[in-house]
Amino acid sequence: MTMIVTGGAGFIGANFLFYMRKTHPDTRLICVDKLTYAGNLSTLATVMDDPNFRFVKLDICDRVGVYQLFEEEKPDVVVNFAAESHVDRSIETPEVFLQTNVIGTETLMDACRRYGIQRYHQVSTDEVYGDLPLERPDLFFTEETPLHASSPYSASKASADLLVLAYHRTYGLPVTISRCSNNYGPYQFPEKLIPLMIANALADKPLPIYGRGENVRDWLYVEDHCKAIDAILQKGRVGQVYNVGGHNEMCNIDIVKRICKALDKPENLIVHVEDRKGHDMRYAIDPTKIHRELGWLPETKFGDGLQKTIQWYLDNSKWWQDIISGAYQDYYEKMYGKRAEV
Ligand code: NAD
Ligand code: TDX
Repeated sequence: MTMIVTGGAGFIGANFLFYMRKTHPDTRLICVDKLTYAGNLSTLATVMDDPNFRFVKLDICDRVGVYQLFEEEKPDVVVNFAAESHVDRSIETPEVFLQTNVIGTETLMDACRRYGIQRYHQVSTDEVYGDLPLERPDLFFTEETPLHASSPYSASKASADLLVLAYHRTYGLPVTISRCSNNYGPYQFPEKLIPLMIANALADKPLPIYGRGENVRDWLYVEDHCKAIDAILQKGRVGQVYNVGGHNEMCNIDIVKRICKALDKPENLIVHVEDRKGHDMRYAIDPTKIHRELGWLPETKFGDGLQKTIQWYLDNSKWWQDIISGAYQDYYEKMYGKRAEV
């Protein structure tokens, strides 16, 4: 079995490669990654010399390169993690999100049609459903919830999902889609809430909460997401969407306070800054379908997962300090320098 994993030098893709290496050692894994700012080859150091692993630096929008790779490797399965993934960046520069997240998905699926494939899996997000009101805790996203994206990022992911389902209906491509809630864990780029707050707290820098910090996300430990994708690849029905989440809703301010406590840092590092434009209030997944059909349930409790994550960032400071010492400084100044305190 040969599996192409795109975006494998990023956060979830890398964790998926490690999970697959451990649980399916006979699968040949081909990691395709453009190595954007979010891709980091050093993350893959432990698998790089594995004879059953190949890294290919390639843009998923590069049709000639993608077709050539399919000719060479004749993959059985493609799992597409490659994406521009940060909402704040999509608000600044939407174009690259449409390019990678929509055109890249189309290019990969065209290659799948041309060369044949057993499964194309699209890694999507709960953000395609838009948001839920804070005052209706009884509401959850199901697979039937209409797509109602808020940001250029989520609109690009929703567009890709529509295209994936259209390729199934029109060409009979054997596709599946997973729509997961917010992930956290090792190797997450420090632009996202949890690693950004850990890095800033360790440096005694301000912890910038957008608005009042009441926004709710449904957090899932990254390995639980990897297990869900593996279950969908093995037992999921083609043409189907599976929501992935663990009923673990937390508001941002509470998460940041927990990080302060775990690192023994004062809460007065927290500053409330100008809100994100179009900021989604609440995400909450109903995971009944994946539980009933595939028997998947999350295994890591939030307290344990957060502790493991914080410990990982403490033990691997070189990994993220190398990142934040480079171009990240310009990003930080651009994104946070102009956000007034509120
Ligand atoms: P990430 O930003 O950490 O990693 C993305 C990876 O894709 C990087 O290695 C980058 O170099 C690569 N990439 C970007 N453009 C590319 C291109 N044109 N060609 C090839 N490679 C390219 O993202 P992540 O957080 O690991 O997210 C992975 C996937 O999971 C994304 O599709 C995202 O939408 C989805 N998702 C993420 C979360 C989350 O909480 N992080 C939750 C649900 C779904
Ligand atoms: O500095 C910050 N301050 C802050 O208050 C940052 C970076 C974030 N936030 C808030 C915004 C969100 O309400 O924290 C929450 C989480 O923010 P992000 O980590 O940027 O994640 P989110 O916007 O929820 O999107 C994530 O989950 C769904 C991923 O980045 C997406 O790729 C995924 O699809």
